[in-house]
Amino acid sequence: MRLSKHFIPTMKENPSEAQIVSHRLMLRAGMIRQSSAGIYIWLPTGLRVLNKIADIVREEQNRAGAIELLMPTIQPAELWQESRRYDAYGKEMLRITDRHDRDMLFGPTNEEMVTDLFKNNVKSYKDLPLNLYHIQWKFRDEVRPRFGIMRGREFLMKDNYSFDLDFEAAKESYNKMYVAYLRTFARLGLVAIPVRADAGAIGGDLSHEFQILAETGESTLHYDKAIEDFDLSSLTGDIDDETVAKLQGLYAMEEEKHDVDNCPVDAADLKTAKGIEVGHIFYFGTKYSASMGARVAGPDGKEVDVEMGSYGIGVSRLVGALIEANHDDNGIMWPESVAPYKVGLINLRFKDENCTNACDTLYEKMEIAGIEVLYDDRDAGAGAKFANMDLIGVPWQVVVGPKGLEKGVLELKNRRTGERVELSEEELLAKLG
Ligand code: 5CA
Repeated sequence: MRLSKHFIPTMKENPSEAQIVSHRLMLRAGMIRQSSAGIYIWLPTGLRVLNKIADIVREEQNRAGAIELLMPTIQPAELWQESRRYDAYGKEMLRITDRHDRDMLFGPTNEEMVTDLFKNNVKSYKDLPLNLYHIQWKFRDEVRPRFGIMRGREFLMKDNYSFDLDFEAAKESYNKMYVAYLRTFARLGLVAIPVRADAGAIGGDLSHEFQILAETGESTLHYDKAIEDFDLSSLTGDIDDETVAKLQGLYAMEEEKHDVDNCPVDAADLKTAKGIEVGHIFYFGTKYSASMGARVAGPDGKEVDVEMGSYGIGVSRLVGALIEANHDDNGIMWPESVAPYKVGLINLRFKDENCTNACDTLYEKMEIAGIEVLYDDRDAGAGAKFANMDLIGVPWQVVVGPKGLEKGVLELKNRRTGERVELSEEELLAKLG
């Protein structure tokens, strides 16, 4: 894409409303704009990153056997009255009345809707296990929306729901998701510590939060440093049951639940750090199936309440968390897997015909080769172009200037390491293709 024809409204100055680096950089790099408190417009590059994260999440869900569907954002109040969460959810729920005076709401999560769907369509244990997911916008009227999309009111979540006949099978579904989450975060290049958690408003017995370590995190974690031996950011291969059991057996708690005096880990082996919650999984048994009447016939013909779990990933929050983990003073440093573009092509001399021709040709070749390239073809100075490309954070920058062209080389800069190499056009295309 040519920058001159794109819509990437970058800003030189730091916006005063942004308190944390990811919020600042998302605004400055032209990824988002606020529409109202906690509600954002996703601009083109922000949307590209959001979609790439969603694709990785989707691939790992599919791999784990979950099936994608799409439930609506707007839900009828009756479902929530059935589960008795309609009043309990309080002011965080955005309640809507339609023209027929029916009570509706903008979904903060989908346990009720999916339980109702299950109840009306699945009758036998033979159809289990079943695990359904969607990637859909949620609304929670947070008291204090803050840190940009990190704690928004409208946000994108991947949420799924598992249905099993008994506890053993439900635990297996839970662990499958636990593994899918480890793999998902590893593919995003993130260290996400699984922390034992309270089930909170979702309810239930067994729950883990996945926390990205970052100084700006809202929670404080205490964890056994042995967790780091698992090298969580590269745990992408098959993760066997033994690894899962070992990892789940290690101590990791949020501040509120951490008891210093009775902690099973020696102080010397305990680490304390701030975390951002990017995922949360719950096993809650028959909490919703019992209240909403979701039953299946078991092998003996007797009806039982189905065992359920729910699993959430903050897809839009991950955009912020990724920036918290990948930036420097000049801007964002996207991991290749989620970068809005792989390559930034910089024409140093717009007015030099040779340079512009060379750039135009290279741009076309990259497009044909399927390399995602952002071409800064604007009539602007070199300094401004470098600063802008650093800010946007594409992993590779290709710099085309008159001196290099005379020598028959192009400069390739690695955004993360700053390393620069000179390559022929052929070498460059081979490397980036
Ligand atoms: N029903 C369950 C699992 S599907 C559920 O709603 N879990 S949750 O409340 O923990 O949310 C799942 C994930 O969504 C969180 O881990 C977090 O990453 C993200 N999330 C929650 N609230 C917000 C928010 N206000 N802004 C951005 N992301 C959020």
